[in-house]
Formats: sequence, C-alpha cells, structure tokens
Amino acid sequence: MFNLVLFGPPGSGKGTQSENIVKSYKLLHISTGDLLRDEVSRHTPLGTEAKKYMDQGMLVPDEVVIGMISGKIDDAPDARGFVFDGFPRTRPQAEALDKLLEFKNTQIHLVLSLEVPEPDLIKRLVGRGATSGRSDDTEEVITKRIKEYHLKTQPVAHYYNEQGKLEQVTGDHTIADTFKALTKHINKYLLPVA
Ligand code: B4P
Repeated sequence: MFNLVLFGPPGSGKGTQSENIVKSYKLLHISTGDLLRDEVSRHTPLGTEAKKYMDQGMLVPDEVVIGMISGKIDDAPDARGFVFDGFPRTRPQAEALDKLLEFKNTQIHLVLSLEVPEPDLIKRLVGRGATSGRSDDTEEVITKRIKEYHLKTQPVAHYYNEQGKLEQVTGDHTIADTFKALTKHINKYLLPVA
C-alpha cells in the first residue's frame, strides 16, 4: 500500500493534481473538501454544521473531519493506496491520521507540498469562483482561507518534515508540467499503472 498526502494552500492545485495522480497510479482519492461539499449539498446535519465554517473561510472542527476520514479508509480494505487531498489540515488531524493508518499496519509514505505564490492563488480561486458557484471562492473569503492556512495548516508541513517525508514541488507551472514534477517523486515509491 502507498499513501500520499498532497499538501498546499487553498488553490495550489491539490484537487486538480489528485485527479491526475489517482488515474495514473490507481489510488483512491480522499478529498475532505469534496466530502464536506457533498454533505452540504445533501443538507445532512454534518453538512449544515460544516457550511457555517466553510462559508467564513474557516476550518471545519477536527473531530468532524477525522470521523469522516476514518469511515472512508475502512470502506476500502483492498485499496492500492490513498491520495489524501486537503487532509490533514491541522496537527491533531495529522496525528489522528497516523494512528488510523498504524491501526491498518500502514503509514503515510510521502507528502508533496505544492508551492504557489499568494497572488496566483487568489487569481486562480477568484477565477474558479466566477463559474463554480462555490460560496468560499470570493476574494474576502479566500483571503481568510489563506490566513487560516498560515495559522493552522502550515505547522503540518513541519510535522511531516520532522519525519523526513516532506518534498516541495513548484506548483505555478502548467497543470501538465506540475503533474510531471509530482510523478518524479511518486515514482520512487510506486510506478504508474496507465
Ligand atoms: P478544499 O476543497 O480542500 O479546496 P481548495 O483549498 O479550494 O483547493 P485546491 O488546492 O484543491 O485547488 P484546486 O485544485 O481546486 O477546501 C475547501 C474548504 O473545505 C476549506 O476552506 C475548509 O473550510 C473545508 N475543509 C476541507 N478539508 C478540511 C479539513 N481537513 N479540515 C477542516 N476543514 C476542511 O485549484 C484551484 C483552481 O486553480 C482551479 O480553478 C484550477 O483549475 C486552478 N489550477 C490548478 N492548477 C493550476 C495550474 N497549474 N495553473 C493554473 N491554474 C490551476
């Protein structure tokens, strides 16, 4: 089993690159952003609670997100591995993920951090907001999300760096070139299927 965390600020391309990675390497994609948006669109109690935070550009409480992830890992005992996209976003989430994987006799093997300058992040997300209808893709909320990232999520990079698992990848090239750069790191662990 090979488990990858795709790390980076909002709009750095985690979702975009995860799609490419799961296709090439036949891994399972776990995106907490997508899972939360699905709960919101189905008006579940979890979704109603999460929306309050997401609309303000804040992180959803750890216990909500960790509970959601745990079920997804349990649902796929035969997976070749997972791509965690947008998770973990806090140190308690990272510690919880390590425990969940240890319980399954596996671990996080690699953390790829997408590095993109802040003005580009804002430009991309405002651009997406024009067509996505996402309530958190307005300039005001994006600025808050980036602040929240620096405050709560950046320490997660340090957590994985201490474990010797973190690699930085430039994320402001084209989608294809960024994917190529990511694959150079992944190929050291696992070769693409397609
Ligand atoms: P997420 O859904 O995780 O997403 P994201 O940060 O918006 O973006 P991502 O980095 O995936 O960017 P994308 O590829 O889409 O989070 C949304 C919210 O959910 C959070 O703010 C939080 O409230 C909540 N949440 C999620 N996970 C949580 C957790 N673990 N704990 C607590 N709360 C959580 O790319 C963005 C745009 O850039 C797209 O339009 C794309 O086409 C474009 N793009 C991508 N790569 C490009 C490139 N190389 N060049 C040009 N454009 C590019």
